[in-house]
Amino acid sequence: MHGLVIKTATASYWVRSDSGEAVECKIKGNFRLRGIRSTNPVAVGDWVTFSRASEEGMAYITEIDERRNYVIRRSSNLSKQSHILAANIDRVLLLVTMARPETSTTFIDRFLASAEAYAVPVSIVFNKMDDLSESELERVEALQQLYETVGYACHRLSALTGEGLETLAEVLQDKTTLLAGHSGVGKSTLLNQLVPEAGARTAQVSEAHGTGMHTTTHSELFELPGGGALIDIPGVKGFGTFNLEPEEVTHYFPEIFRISRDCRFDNCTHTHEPGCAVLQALEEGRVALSRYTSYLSILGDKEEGKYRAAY
Ligand SMILES: Nc1nc2c(ncn2[C@@H]2O[C@H](COP(=O)(O)OP(=O)(O)OP(=O)(O)O)[C@@H](O)[C@H]2O)c(=O)[nH]1
Ligand SMILES: [Mg+2]
Ligand SMILES: [Zn+2]
Repeated sequence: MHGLVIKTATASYWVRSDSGEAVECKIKGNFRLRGIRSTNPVAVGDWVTFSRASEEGMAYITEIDERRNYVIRRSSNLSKQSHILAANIDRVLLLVTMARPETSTTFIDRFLASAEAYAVPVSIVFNKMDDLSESELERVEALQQLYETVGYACHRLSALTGEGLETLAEVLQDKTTLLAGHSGVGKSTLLNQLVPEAGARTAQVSEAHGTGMHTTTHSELFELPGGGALIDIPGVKGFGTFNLEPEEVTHYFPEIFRISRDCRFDNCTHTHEPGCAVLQALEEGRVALSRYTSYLSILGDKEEGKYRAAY
């Protein structure tokens, strides 16, 4: 049988078969995906083949169709393993909040760079617009301008009040969209607004720390009433190390890449080289310092080879 993985838990995978029924499946211990060392060999959004030995017996996934794309997070340890957040998606909505919880530009940029590496389009959603101080609103304005200039679509939203939902709904129409962002930014709240039957659990962020409570523990795909699907996942913590060559890192920062064509040296790392167009642009304010700092943080991963918990 063939179907779409719509939910994953620690050792179970729910597959919606082509006939529409959801079947709980397992995978055999020796199941390995060629080429990717991930902690989860099968992810929500995967198309799979599965079979059952007998009518009552457990169903097992035997094969995964080739993925169109996927979004991956490096695991938070040194084992070089990764966690696939979802497969075969059209777009990621990266939910970002200025406070309660705070999303850093380093986290945003590391997420964006990773998505660029896997050729998955990302839109940035500034959520909790109803709950902003004046200075936080100014920060949204500055960040929105920054990321739109780089080339990312940005939206403002209050998932709680529904303000901004309509324009977002157009983006989601007939597409498979992954909701990503730190714990507590409002992913499940947005899901519940768009798919009321989802009844996803939400929880207030910690008063003491302003951080999310890791409320969503499973990844799950929900059909949108008007066509398309949303994937709700547990909050994304930091991104572990990227093991990329400096030239490669440049590719995943679109504005730095564009400017780097004018660097004197083809293999310029934009750190110290004479005739570096990126350093020149940084000085003139044509590249944002926060973006350049994030670029350096990814370059630094290679040397340090360690997990950066703060991101
Ligand atoms: N004021 C305000 N609160 C919001 C908004 N969106 C979500 N919240 C609140 O933020 C808290 C966290 O929301 P969730 O939807 O559980 O967050 P999540 O991103 O799913 O978190 P995890 O499942 O832990 O990853 C809840 O108390 C929500 O009511 C918003 O637009 N405005
Ligand atoms: Mg949630
Ligand atoms: Zn350069």
